[in-house]
Amino acid sequence: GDDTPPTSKQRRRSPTPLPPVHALPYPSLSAAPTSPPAFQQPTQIISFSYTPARKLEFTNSALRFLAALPPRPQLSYAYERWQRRPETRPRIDGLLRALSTARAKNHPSLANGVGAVGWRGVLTRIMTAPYEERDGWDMNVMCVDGVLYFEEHLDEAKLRAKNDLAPRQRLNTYYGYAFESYCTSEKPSTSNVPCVNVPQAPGDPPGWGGDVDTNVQWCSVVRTKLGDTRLVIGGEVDCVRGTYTSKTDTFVELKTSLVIRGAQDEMRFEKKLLKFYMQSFLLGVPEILVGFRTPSGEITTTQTFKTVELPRLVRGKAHGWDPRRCFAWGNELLEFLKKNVPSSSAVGIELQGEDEDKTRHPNAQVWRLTFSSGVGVELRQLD
Ligand code: 0WD
Ligand code: CA
Repeated sequence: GDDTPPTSKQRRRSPTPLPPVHALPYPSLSAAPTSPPAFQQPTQIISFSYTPARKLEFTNSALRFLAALPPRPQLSYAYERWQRRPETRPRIDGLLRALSTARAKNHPSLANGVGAVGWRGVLTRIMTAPYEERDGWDMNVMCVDGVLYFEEHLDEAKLRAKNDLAPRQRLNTYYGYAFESYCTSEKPSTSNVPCVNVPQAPGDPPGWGGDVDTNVQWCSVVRTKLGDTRLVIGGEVDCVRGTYTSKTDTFVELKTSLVIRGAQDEMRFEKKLLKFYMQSFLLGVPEILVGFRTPSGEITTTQTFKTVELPRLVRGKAHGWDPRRCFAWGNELLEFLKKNVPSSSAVGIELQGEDEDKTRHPNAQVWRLTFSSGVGVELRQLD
């Protein structure tokens, strides 16, 4: 139960943070953006798939292709058949396996070394922090042989909250996945114009692309560079337009959002666009397809956005955002971590596995980076 005192094993699993040793204040939004660091165009180094059994394989079996939407699709379809992936602590293992596989193949773009490694979702959180008005976050950071590794840390309460979503919230989450089903197909589109899916099972509505299984994901790993830091970023890609070229230029991100009914809704949507923008930009995804839905899950309209054009859409507005501030902040944070997280040697550190005690090698120093909106970040070494 929740009230039983932790056993020594559990205590080892949740090390107590020591007092902060370093801090970086929240960036001021009133100052004009200083000269922003360059962000290099991401290039793919490897891709992989998670199977329905959540097995990672270096194939494109989970890759999906953009399909045309049928008129007014209903997103609540097949909710009861959703194969849900249980919420566990998001670990970096899969990304590390992909990176070592790319290294073993002597991937040329890794020759210049790597400065930092993390999932795209983690880097999105870091980069959008200057505009985050509410949610804080915690990251685990390690520096091994001069490379920074990031993992989001969810405490017990956050993990429980993710598993115990209110029914309404869970349904809204499902709407997003159902939209992906309607918008994607197992097969590439042979012509330039995507086709509407042909239903495979009796009872399926027009355009349904198959029941939702959130274990299945196709991930792309890219390398890029922010300022002086070379980055390796992995993330899920919803589908590609046309055929697959091993490049990011046909990647498509799919989103659902409530229909906009007034100025207030529009403002909220334009604020949300920063997350859409950053998430897609970091992985080199050039196109974002948004399906606007009613509260009861019917898509009424769609709109396609070019990722690089989003900043101009909100520039100068009171609730607007400027990605240059985000990159300046991200760069500052990376430099702060390079300076303050000492590098340890990889010798003797075993890969994390089922047995979490393996992570407790004396060489493996884990640091906790804690962000609070309006305050900034604090960095401390874990006990
Ligand atoms: O809590 C976890 N176990 C998480 C695991 C949270 C976030 C990510 N991950 C894993 C993902 O499964 C994936 O293997 O990390 C890998 C890369 O993810 P990412 O691309 O860095 O993740 P992010 O950018 O946060 O999310 C991308 C998509 C989401 O799309 P939307 O349009 O909603 O942003 O990944 C999906 C979701 O479709 N996704 C999830 N699907 C099932 N369960 C989850 C989740 N917990 N989190 C994100
Ligand atoms: Ca998506």
